[in-house]
Amino acid sequence: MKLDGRTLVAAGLAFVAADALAADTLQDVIKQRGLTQQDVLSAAKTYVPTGKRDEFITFSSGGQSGSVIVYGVPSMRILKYIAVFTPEPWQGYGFDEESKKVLKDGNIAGREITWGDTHHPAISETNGAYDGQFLFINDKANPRIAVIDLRDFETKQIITNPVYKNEHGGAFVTPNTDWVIEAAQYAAPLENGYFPLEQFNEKYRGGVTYWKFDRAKGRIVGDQSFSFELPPYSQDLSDAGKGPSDGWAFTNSFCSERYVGGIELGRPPFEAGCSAKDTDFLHVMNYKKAAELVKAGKAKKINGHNVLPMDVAVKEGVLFLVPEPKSPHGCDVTPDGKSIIVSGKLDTHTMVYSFEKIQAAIKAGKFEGKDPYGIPIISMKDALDKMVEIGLGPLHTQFDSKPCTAYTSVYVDSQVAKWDYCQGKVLDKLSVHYNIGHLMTMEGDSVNPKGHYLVALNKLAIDRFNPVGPLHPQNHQLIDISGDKMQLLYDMPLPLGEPHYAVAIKADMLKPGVRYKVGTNSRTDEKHPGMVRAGEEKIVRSPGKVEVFGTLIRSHITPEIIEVEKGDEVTINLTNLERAEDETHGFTISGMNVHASVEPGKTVSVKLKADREGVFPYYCTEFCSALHLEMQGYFLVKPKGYKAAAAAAQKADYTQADYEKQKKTCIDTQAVIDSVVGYITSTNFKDFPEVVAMVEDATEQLKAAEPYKAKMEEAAKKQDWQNATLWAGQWWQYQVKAADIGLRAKTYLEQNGAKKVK
Ligand code: CUK
Ligand code: CUA
Repeated sequence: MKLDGRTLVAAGLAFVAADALAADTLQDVIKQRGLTQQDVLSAAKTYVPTGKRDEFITFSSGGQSGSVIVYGVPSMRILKYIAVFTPEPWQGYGFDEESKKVLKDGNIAGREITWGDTHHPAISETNGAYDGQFLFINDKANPRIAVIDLRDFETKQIITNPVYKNEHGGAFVTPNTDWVIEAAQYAAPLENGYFPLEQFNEKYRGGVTYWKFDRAKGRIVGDQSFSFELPPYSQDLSDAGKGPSDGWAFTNSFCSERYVGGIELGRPPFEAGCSAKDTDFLHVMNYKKAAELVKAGKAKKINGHNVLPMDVAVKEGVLFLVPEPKSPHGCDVTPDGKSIIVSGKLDTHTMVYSFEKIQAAIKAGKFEGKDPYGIPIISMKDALDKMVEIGLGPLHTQFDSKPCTAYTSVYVDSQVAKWDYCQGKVLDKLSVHYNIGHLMTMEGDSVNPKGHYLVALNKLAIDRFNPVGPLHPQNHQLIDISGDKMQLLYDMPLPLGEPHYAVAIKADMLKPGVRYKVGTNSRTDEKHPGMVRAGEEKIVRSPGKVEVFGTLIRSHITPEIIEVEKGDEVTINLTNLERAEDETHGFTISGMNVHASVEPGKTVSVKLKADREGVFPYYCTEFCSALHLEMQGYFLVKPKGYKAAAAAAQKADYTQADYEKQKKTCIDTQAVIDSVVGYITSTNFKDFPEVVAMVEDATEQLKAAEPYKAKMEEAAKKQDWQNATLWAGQWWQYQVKAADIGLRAKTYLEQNGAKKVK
């Protein structure tokens, strides 16, 4: 290369730039990166130092991904995707038999549905406060609700709604999680069958379902659940009453015009016909009394499901309507349970309804009339406490720890409005980027919101991030709400779907486990019939069927060879025998579309038909140990009736020197283990449950090593150097596991201030 002046100057600049990047004072960094004081403050407020944890955990709907996204606040670091309605390979969800069964319960009319449109997650509550035990989420596209157990963050149940064709206003829980609310959206006949749109008013219906939740079992009980039959107004969002309004629930609606569209027939389109009137209806339901009516046999069965007919609900006084502003979209009960806040999407107002006033009107029998289905209508004037001008396109509302303080998302204005619902005045506004849908404060829909942060769930990101093609990520913006003025802190791209709603809980309320009881089917929480312990592994054959009962432990799959005949139905059950934290093994057979994630203690099964002769390696898919690549095996599919020709066994040459070398390694490793054990037992390690668990684990590993040591000695006595060397190697593997755990325990004790006791 010819060096001219320009090249030299360029090289010089590059040198200066590189040098400058090595800045090490805060002032240097601020200058070089062009940051403002505010940027640095925001960074300091959101940065969670390495090894430290977030104060809050968010569960966000994953939108069209059919999953739930878990992230920390304030760091906005993503922690997990929980597979719910959509197969997810890493977790083996939809690739192992246990999770396939959960997904199968979400089939609709026998059709497999492998995606979902998740909208509203809800955390289980006790007395209206988040208790961190369960999470519920709905699927708008296919009327389904899922139950996730927060002990292991796994989906345990998917239940389909037998009478809806789609839904939206779920999942919302009642204050003690007795019921999970799910409201229909687009009206359709509750029966399955064809009815022409001309019969819309008579045959099409909306509804709100109250799913009975059995907390002890952690499952929804379908046959104890029921639905209100409702007019074909598009029911939208719901919320349960609390405190004084406990036992009641509220669901708003749009398109109470009952317009059926048909632009092809020369009629104005849906969006025009569905927003013609100035008001829609808030549905006010006494679900506690309705549940008693259902118990007393007042419901009828539609598709095997309890439906409380409208005329019964009206007669028994458990269903009322209140007019609400045009095309409303939020429905949020205040933490004190006294008010219900609804916003008019096509209005600039947010309405604060008084539960007390609603009750007074009901008691006095004061109604302004009835809707076409005979449901009494309480006038807006009689129900309304306040009407507050918020901005263009107000949607959802969340609450602060400060009294009377609410935040409402304003879609068209792309703003968050902070306001006082007792005084009825706006306190502050903050622009967000852009077109906010839901918003979320910490525990902001419980009886005791925690304040501090707010997340704006924005629909459009446009120019906020590096461009990645026409489909943009979604933008979750973190906002500091601790002061009088809201402050924007951080933009977080979410690239997995459109998250509609999210809920956040204090991190220390969650107590997830780190391992299962050995042999657990994690989807049923029961003992898996396919579980075996070390040494009990077996292959059971019957005509046309092969069932494998195997185990996984660093760095070994038992069995290592699975030989079947073409045409066999093969089931492989695998138990992860590990007790050590984070020792997950994965399992797949090449070309078979099976995968399992087997966390410590779990038993998982995969099923396949051996429809192709050949040789198919299998292996562990998690880099679990230094010998992870060796965690392998062969699945051999031989032709039917294949007879093996006699062949010489595989032979390798091992000498006594090989054996002595391997044995010396084992003895050296034992010395390391002994010294670690000496250290641990010299401390108050019993005061640290984490360490006690590790010591138990290490002791188990050493016990598992003993038979291999014995086999080694036996082979050495016979001067069988090959087997003596290999058994010594096996002994060593268990020693390495024990040493590894021991060293981790030692580090833990050192870092957590263990005291010397001897
Ligand atoms: S909905 Cu999407 S922004 Cu499904 Cu709760 Cu309001
Ligand atoms: Cu087990 Cu890799």
